[in-house]
Amino acid sequence: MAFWKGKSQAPDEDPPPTSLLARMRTGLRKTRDVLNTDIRDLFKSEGRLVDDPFLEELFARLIRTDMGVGPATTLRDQVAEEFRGRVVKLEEVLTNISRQTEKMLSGQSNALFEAPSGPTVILVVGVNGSGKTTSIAKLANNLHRSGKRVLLGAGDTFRAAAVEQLTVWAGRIGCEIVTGPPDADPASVAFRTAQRAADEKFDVAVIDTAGRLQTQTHLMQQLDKIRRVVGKQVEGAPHEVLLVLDATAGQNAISQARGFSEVAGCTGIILAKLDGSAKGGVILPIHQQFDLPVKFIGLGEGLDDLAPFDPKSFAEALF
Ligand SMILES: Nc1nc2c(ncn2[C@@H]2O[C@H](COP(=O)(O)OP(=O)(O)OP(=O)(O)O)[C@@H](O)[C@H]2O)c(=O)[nH]1
Ligand SMILES: [Mg+2]
Repeated sequence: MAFWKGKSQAPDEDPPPTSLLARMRTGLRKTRDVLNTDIRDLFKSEGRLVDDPFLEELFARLIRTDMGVGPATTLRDQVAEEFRGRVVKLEEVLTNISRQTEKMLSGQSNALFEAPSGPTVILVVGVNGSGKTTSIAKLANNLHRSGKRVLLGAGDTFRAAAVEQLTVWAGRIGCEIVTGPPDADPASVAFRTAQRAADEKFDVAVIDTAGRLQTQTHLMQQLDKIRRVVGKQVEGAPHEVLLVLDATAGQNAISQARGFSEVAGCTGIILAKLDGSAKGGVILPIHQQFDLPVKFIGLGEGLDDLAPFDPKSFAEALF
């Protein structure tokens, strides 16, 4: 599925290809296993009476996916409202929870902002090792394949191997990249990336940044500087500041989201490594607590392992 409408792309109303749903199911297997195995344990083949002890157990099991108290309470209350006092089958409860999850995750647009004229500049930020560089490669690959001219900016000049890592990805994707010498000012690399994207009429520039903690004031100021310099080159840039969160961090991802979204002016979230996490439920509090749409989810280490976030397929893949 292309993330932007390209000339070659199928219309929006086309259902996502089954391969994407299949990949999502595979990617969410760990979380689904915890949820389903746990909830399945509550049932016998003839069904189970929905009473207070059942609802309490259900709540405890939902919490284990790191969805947090709020969403688990909503899901439990919904099950209580529909089934209390009845003997029900596992499938009925799972369907109810899945629908409710979809509802809770709806209401935000996952569309990538596209600059009306000139290149769209996307800045990618997050803590160390959250999956920034890999997510950039996946995003660039998708945009490139949908016919966009993509320029990468190796703005992580802090770690020697980082430039090389992104250069290798650029080679595999077949897109261009702007790099700087080791220890160069990341803002100068970002500046040159935006400049070249504008001069050479690229459709999109995606700029990598070094991992940082939201508490490292000087590094957060450096992000500010990057934002300012690209804004001077391209009107309205950066058009997207995507925060990459590591889904295996569970509830910790929430505090990262809080810190970054306040300081870095984030416009959306990429939730990476969902495939390696049994804590995929964390997407619920992330969705509810921040005014930041989850735009993409990472489902593996390969170039095809990034999916636009879609509440319906996500909820379906989860149960
Ligand atoms: N399973 C899985 N692994 C991922 C995913 N995204 C990234 N990774 C892996 O996570 C590790 C870190 O990814 P990077 O993309 O280098 O993370 P980063 O945020 O750029 O790291 P720094 O630049 O060091 O801050 C790598 O081994 C990636 O292959 C994902 O969606 N699923
Ligand atoms: Mg990196």
